[in-house]
Amino acid sequence: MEPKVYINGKLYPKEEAKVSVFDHGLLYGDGVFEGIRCYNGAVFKFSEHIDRLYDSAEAIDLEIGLTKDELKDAVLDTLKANNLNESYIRLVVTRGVGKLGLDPFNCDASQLIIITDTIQLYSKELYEKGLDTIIVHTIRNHPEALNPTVKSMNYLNNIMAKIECIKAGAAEGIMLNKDGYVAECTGDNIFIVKDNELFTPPVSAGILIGITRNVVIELAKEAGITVKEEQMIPDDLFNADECFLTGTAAEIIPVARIDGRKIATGNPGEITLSLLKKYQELTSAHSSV
Ligand code: PXG
Repeated sequence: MEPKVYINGKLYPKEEAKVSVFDHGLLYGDGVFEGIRCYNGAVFKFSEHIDRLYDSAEAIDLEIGLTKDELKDAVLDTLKANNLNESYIRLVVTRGVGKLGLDPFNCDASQLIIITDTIQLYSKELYEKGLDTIIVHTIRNHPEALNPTVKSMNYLNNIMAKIECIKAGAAEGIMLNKDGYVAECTGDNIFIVKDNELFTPPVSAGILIGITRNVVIELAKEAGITVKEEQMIPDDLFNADECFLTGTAAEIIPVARIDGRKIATGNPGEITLSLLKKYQELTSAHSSV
């Protein structure tokens, strides 16, 4: 069956799913997006992702034009039309078709695109062995320039960092903020374990508030693990007992090396493994929409 893509209320065969070259999403990266997973026919943390999409849209003064429930229905209809039980859902809301020139208020209504596909960022082997990472030179966007809490279509900051890490032969790049504190990776949040406590940079470090990050914090607290959202410097990473990354696509993946330095307990560490197991239990058991 040919995959179908939703654009503004209609489903199109993949080959015919196209947007205008005058869409300000293309011309200026003016828009927002979400990446969501569907496990066993149920959309994981659906409301949390939809809320973040609306928050991102509000932050850039963009009207989505549907209620949250209408948008959820559109996602479910698209999954159904594609007969998908396991899927990666990419929601995109662009500013819409306009004239050349930055003025977003020139544009017609925003455009909503829903792609349901699959994604595998890392091989199974890497979940067992851990990723090679580097600390990149590209600093994470300053929150007062383009706040990383906004999941905008303007991903060049992350892409520049990704280019650096790919050229260095690493799978992910760890980004620092302008003050030299650890922020996050190009498409994942970062955690370390030190003396059986879990640490992750605070939102004020300039990060996307990852939905997976929030789930992991909850799972750790439930398991009686102390979680600290604290500023970290690169030395804290090098001295960690364990390190792992989180994201909707990656889920939880161990880090083996940072800038060629091995993480202490080898990989995956005990706490990383226990959280990964709990995360997998949650995604395979949940059935709420
Ligand atoms: N930080 C950044 C910068 C991200 O883009 C995360 C953290 C993890 O957030 P979640 O909510 O997923 O736990 C992300 C996630 C894509 C795609 O192409 C998007 C992300 C990651 C991988 C692929 O749709 N963003």
